[in-house]
Amino acid sequence: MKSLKRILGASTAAIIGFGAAGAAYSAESLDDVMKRRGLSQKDLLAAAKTYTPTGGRDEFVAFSSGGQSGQVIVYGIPSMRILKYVSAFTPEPWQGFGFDDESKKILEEGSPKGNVLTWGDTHHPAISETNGEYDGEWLFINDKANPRIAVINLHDFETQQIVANPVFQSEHGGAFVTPNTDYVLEAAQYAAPLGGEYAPLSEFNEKYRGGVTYWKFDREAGRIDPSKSFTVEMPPYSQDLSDAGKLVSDGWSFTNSFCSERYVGGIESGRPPFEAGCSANDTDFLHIVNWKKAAELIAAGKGKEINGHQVLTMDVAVAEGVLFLAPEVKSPHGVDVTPDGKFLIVSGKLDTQVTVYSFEKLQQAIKDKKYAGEDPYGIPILDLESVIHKQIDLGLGPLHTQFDSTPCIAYTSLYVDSQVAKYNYCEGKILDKVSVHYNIGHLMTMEGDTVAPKGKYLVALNKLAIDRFNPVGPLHPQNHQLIDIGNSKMELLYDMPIPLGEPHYVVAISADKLKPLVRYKYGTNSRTGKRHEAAVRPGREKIVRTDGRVDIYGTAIRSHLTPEIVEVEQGDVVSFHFTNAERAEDETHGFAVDTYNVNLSLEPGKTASATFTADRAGVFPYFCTEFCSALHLEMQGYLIVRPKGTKAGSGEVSVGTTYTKADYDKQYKTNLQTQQVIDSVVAYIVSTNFKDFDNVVALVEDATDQLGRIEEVKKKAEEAAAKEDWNNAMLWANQWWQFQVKAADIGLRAKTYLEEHGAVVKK
Ligand code: K7E
Ligand code: CUA
Repeated sequence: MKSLKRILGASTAAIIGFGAAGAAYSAESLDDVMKRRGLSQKDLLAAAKTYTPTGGRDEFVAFSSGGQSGQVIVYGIPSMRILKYVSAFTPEPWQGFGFDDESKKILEEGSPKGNVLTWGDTHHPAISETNGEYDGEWLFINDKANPRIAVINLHDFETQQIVANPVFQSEHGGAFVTPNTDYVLEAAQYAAPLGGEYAPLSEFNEKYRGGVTYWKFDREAGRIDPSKSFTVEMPPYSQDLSDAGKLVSDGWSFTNSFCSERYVGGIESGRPPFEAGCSANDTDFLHIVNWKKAAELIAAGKGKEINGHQVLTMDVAVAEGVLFLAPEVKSPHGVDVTPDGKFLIVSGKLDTQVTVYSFEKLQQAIKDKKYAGEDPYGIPILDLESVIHKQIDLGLGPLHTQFDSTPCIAYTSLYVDSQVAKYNYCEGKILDKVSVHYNIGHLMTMEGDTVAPKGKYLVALNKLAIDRFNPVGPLHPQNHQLIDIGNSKMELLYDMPIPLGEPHYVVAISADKLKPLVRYKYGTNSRTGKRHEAAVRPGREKIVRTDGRVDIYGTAIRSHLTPEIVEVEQGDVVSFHFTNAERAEDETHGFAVDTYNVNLSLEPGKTASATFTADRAGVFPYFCTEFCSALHLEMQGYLIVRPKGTKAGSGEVSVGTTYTKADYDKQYKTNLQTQQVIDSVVAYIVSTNFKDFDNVVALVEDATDQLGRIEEVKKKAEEAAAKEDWNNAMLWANQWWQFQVKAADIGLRAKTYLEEHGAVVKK
């Protein structure tokens, strides 16, 4: 009894009714704390707007690109607490991503042929939309470094697909979705021959090309369908950010470009550098694409196949009225369509102005063939004056724009000025500016790129942190600053260091739109969402040996891995397939094999595999890597790799401590007492409306499962005792107790949950 209390801690006492209510009294008043920490009233107000008490939830969930980490960073707003890193393009051992066979396959399939990439530079996340509003189902993110798009399932926050662009060598303008997520846009960046062929730079104008890929998303399958995707070929201007039209402009898309000078650099041969040649002209080009028509043309067989991918060439696109250009001010960056779809705002980073284009005027100019000329590839250039609504002088280095819940109100980041400008784009009036720290890139308002922005908060994604945080060496974190936009004046609330790559863009969704899973259906391959063919139930674990290959079908449940001893011959291909048989929320196990670079993450219900060649003979402990229970460290096993050509071992193991009848009797008595504690927990739980709480039902199932195993081991203990085999009698009695301890632990968690979630005791 005493030892059970030790293991379960004070809460056992609470269960059986001896709990003493503890209260902590703070000796300091609010004024004292303000004085001690040098806080102002304004600071307190900001704190009150962001502070989230223990157990509290955020109103919005943000998905930030993780830059060079190749990941996605998930955080809450307004608390700015980081909730998760989701691996997209980079192996990450905690999640087993890039370590289990299932995710290795995703990385392989999502790499260019013959070269498995293990990093990416994520820039622009995009949440799937229905009728132009976030629906919380899927997240897409691009890899700017190696032109790719990842598809993340927002039910479990796992990457389930990566597609490598079949024609580009570089990209930037992805991922942006069309209003019903029919397509995910990915625009090229640095021009190269489409399909990756060789061509010398002397043939740049003729052979190098840019473009925009329209990846077809099959919502039913939850996958991009490369066979139904296509690219619209574009001139070798460096295409940049893009956006899809919405409402009135649905069916069209817009893509900026820089270096329309088509300059190819050459410092080493005495030519001026890229930066000079790529910013020499006063204007670049906005690419305007009728993607709906382009899709029809592809369906009608008007495409050209490159690398097994359909490309709509510029000739066809121009002849069919699919592709147009409009001048834009020097070195533009962001292009953002307003929530009503009527305008698009383009910022020129080497300028002070944002240009507001009118979609209606663009359409009129196209209809009237009001062209200022055509570019060297025959693409009509619309007359700038006739397509703009307004140009607004905002400040230095405007980059990106987001929208407020109030119509006509926009926010644009000013990189050089390190400010956010709030203005009315309908009237061309600046309303407010706030300084940020420092050099802001993107900014983001809640659901601010949809047809229905939610206002309230804005996040400034600052490139430099400089002096804002405790110094951590020359490489600084980035600084995401939370700004209150709920009132007419913007108010800076909070600095959050981001210590994982350089995020570019972030999107935030109302938290109530997300419906993540608590556990997987038993035996799910999380990387496909389907049943795993190697899943087994407890009691059905097995080791299958076929020529040079050993497959282990195992389970993980508190606190043992089954099987525990696996012997193979050096050179065998070993494949561990583990299923986590838990149902309780957050009861994840890990599985690592020492020095074989193996780590799996096994969330409740998940099945994952690790395959490797046991090329080194020796003894390799394997074990659980998540502190899952009091006996987590005991969740262990041995992989024995015997030297090549040696005979299989006899299976005999040596005996450790030996036990007496007294040990057995003592354990037996403890078990009977422990059962009383369990009975009291069970009595409490069943006295409540616990069935109204899914999580408690799952906990009760797990506890029942643990208790259900007792009968068998109790019988074994008693049989051994009858034979006066005190060693086995004591060990089986102890296993019986282990099942009790786990059941009690789970039961206590259920009890706490019920108490904290307002369960009622039935009379
Ligand atoms: Cu401006 Cu890649 Cu959107 Cu960086 S991008 S900031
Ligand atoms: Cu399972 Cu630790």
